[in-house]
Amino acid sequence: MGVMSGPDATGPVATTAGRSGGVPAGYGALAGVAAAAVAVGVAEAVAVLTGSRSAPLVAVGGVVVDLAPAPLKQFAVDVFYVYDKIALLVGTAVLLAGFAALVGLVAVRSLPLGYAGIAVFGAVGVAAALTRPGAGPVAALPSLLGAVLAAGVLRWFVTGPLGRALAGPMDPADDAGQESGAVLPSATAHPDAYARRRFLTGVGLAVGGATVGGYGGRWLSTRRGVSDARAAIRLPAPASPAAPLPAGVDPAVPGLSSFVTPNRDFYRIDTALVVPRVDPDGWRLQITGRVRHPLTLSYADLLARPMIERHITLACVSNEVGGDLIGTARWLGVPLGPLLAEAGPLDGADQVVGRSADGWTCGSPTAVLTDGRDAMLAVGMNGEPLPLAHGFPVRVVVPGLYGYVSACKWLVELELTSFADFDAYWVPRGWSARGPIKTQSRIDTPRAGRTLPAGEVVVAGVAWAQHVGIRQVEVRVDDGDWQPATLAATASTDTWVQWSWRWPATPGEHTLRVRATDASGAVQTGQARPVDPDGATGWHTVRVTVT
Ligand SMILES: Nc1nc2c(c(=O)[nH]1)N[C@H]1C(S)=C(S)[C@@H](COP(=O)(O)O)O[C@H]1N2
Ligand SMILES: [Mo]
Repeated sequence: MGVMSGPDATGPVATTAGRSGGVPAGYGALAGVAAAAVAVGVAEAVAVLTGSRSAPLVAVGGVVVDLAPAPLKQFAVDVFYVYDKIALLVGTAVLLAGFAALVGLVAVRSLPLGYAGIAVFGAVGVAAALTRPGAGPVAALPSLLGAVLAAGVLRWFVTGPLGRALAGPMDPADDAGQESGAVLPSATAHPDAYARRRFLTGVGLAVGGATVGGYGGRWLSTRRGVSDARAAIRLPAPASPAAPLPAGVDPAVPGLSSFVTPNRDFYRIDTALVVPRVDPDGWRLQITGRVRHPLTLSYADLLARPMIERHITLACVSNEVGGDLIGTARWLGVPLGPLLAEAGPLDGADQVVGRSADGWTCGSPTAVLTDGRDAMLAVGMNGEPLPLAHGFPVRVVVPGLYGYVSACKWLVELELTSFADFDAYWVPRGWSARGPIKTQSRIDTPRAGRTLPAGEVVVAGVAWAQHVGIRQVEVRVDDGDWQPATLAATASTDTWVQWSWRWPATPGEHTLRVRATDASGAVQTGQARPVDPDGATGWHTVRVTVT
């Protein structure tokens, strides 16, 4: 950044700028946008080598995500759901374009001031990239090179042949050119049509070239590499296969979600603006911290260990009552208990912190990971290697714990520590350090607001109490009695259960409610609580009209 704001860089240029100050302001703004596009495109291309998280938009967006107060983030998740990231990136890009237009506007008056503006956004990009978790000094390169090129592009548009032609009378060297005040008004009002077109074409080419070059390069290089590595993986057969799903686990009720959630429909929640691309060849898992024997495992080491395969229902703490941030998959992985036993946790190491390739952390109670449940380092999801968005190559899955305290994707480290000594990512942001999944039930059909014909209506949905199990589900119409629903076959206590109930629907407006009772006999509370700090409670309620 000092490179651009230094007096030696701006000094000689000031003279040139003074002479060509006739580029109309609007065209200057466009030149600013073109310069910014080139900066971002170049930065994207460089970030192919230095890591996608060093790209300025992603780095700045990442800082925004990490700094955003928790309620704001929850709002963004609510409003944009999975599109929140795209919204953030587009928002950052729009802000950047606005700022760039301003810089261009200023630059036609004073090029040094324009450079200063570029230096400011270059500095923001560098600072954001350097402060991302795990960033090395090379993370500064994309923004640095982008800013230098942006300065060159801006200068070229403002003082180069296209800008000179726009500025008015053909020869910029004559005396009138010095007194720009006299020449400007007419030049601004009627720039030569040909010059105008050429300038706009130049801007268009710069923006288009930067976009195609920057994102195309990234798409070709990075997207391919890790995806190809993933496609080449042959997962070993589990030493302990998943129990076959009992017949009738998935009653064919129209509108009821499927028992196993296909990977493409599985909800995705994480703080990563771009999906981390972790090459399984270079991947290492470190088991560190308060252990007798720190361990390092490669992907091959992991695949060589005996594997288990289990159906487990994963749920997000941000799931509203009735929400769909929950899904069931058949996970293949290495059991965590024996691995942790090999490392040998020391006394007081009551928390296992999972750390991902992008620096995100979560903490699970050591006692939960070693109590015999099927906590695992998952490598497979529904018969294929983990999809990139779901944590490829390795993630954690723990039955009974919300994802934010257990299910670390793109896992690179397990650190044994204590809850007293370390707060994982979401804890200082106001979420509970402990996150056992709360018993919940959901009505999938009929949907809220539907109009139905009177007669028999099948009401159906899912209920879950991971690692405890569901004993009973009941439905209530309006203020009537709770009616027992029929439970479908159960796969295990770690999965959700489908339920259905035949409702003799009578004409009128009706309210349907559902509640579950877990295997210990505890009835799901009707007290409505928000998702923060440790998961929503209350009964899912659906209003329908029967005619
Ligand atoms: N690296 C990383 N892992 C993460 C998260 C994250 O933000 N970063 N989010 C967690 C949360 S809050 C949930 S609910 C689950 C969601 O897993 P999924 O996206 O595969 O459904 O991932 C967990 N693992
Ligand atoms: Mo979550």
